[in-house]
Amino acid sequence: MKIVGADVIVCCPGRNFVTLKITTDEGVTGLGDATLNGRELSVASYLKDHVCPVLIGRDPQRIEDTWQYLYRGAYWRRGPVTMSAIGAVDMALWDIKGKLAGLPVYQLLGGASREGVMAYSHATGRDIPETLEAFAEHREKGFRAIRVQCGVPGMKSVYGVSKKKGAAYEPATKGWPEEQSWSTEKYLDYVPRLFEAVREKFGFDIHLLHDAHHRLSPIEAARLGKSVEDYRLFWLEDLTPAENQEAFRLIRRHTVTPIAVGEVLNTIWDCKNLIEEQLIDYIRMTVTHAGGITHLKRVFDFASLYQVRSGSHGPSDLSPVCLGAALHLDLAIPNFGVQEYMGYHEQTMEVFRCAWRYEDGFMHPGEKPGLGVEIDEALAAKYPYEPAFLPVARLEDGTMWNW
Ligand code: EZ4
Ligand code: CO
Repeated sequence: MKIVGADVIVCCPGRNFVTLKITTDEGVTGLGDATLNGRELSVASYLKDHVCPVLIGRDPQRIEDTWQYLYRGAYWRRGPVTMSAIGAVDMALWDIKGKLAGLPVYQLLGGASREGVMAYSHATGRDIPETLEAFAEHREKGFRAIRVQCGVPGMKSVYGVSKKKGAAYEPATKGWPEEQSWSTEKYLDYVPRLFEAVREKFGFDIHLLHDAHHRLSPIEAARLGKSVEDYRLFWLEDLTPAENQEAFRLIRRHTVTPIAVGEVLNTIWDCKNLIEEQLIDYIRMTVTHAGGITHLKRVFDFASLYQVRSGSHGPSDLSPVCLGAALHLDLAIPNFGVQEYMGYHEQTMEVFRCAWRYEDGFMHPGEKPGLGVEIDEALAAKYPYEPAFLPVARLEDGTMWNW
């Protein structure tokens, strides 16, 4: 069997997505997600110009060999662009293998280790009362785990808070990158009150999560973790930028609040120390940005040796193909923790037809052979690419900061 086609589909049904479609000489096709939010066309080019041509003629069944061919063969290793491109190819090949076998991919990964996959959603509000309202709505929908983010008095914009009441949170803006401002002092003084209010109103019978989005220094992160221990969070996410893996030693020394990291990491080398030294509790890498099912499974298996569990990133900027792939892994691996599920625009769900489902707090990849996600290419063509950027953040004195 041979690969006879590798096509890149860029579309914007509500937001931009890059999808790779691989076609075999027997007519079987596979899909992979290659979306890198705010930098979409770089991966589209990497695929179109440098990967698709060398896929033609290869045996689609040789997934590991193709992974190694693209990783070692590029000479230039790692990085979000390379790993997203490899991730898309890998996903598409697993999709094809599943279709050839007549089995959903989770069966090829060893079968189900659980009945369903616990998902967490996002409750956001401009202030605490609005966030509590949103929290109640998400609980109504059955979520057993909910992330809370809310506006901070005196700050114009805060990460994770949607612009209008009840609207889904979408960080990317069309046109020029949005400039946001940040004050760690204001945030650190305020955010424990949000957790206190949630626990007071809803009790402890639901998992509570929060994302600091890379804004804190290690000692500030340690202070936050320590000061909210009584609210028993499921996790604090991305407290400090994880390029410096050793920084987490300091945080760990001061708090028992569980820590999640990894949505911007791409390979095992980005999190090897974090896992080996047990500096984190959840690893949040995704199928797309971490080199596909093949590499992410390797990371999760390594993490399982150290009691680190999965908590895959699942924002609306990774396509429904990536979420489908994540759910197959989530269902199969022994050390699953939780799966993020932000939901999608209506137009996105019309373009991508998904076998995966959400029901009463849990998700399932479905029983369709392969990944179980198809794309309506004619409809996708009606939503052409629209340039969009992620925001940037500055401190109140104008210093560039981490968004
Ligand atoms: O800001 O995916 O936990 N989720 C997140 C996301 C990220 C976006 C960036 O593209 O941090 O909302
Ligand atoms: Co995050």
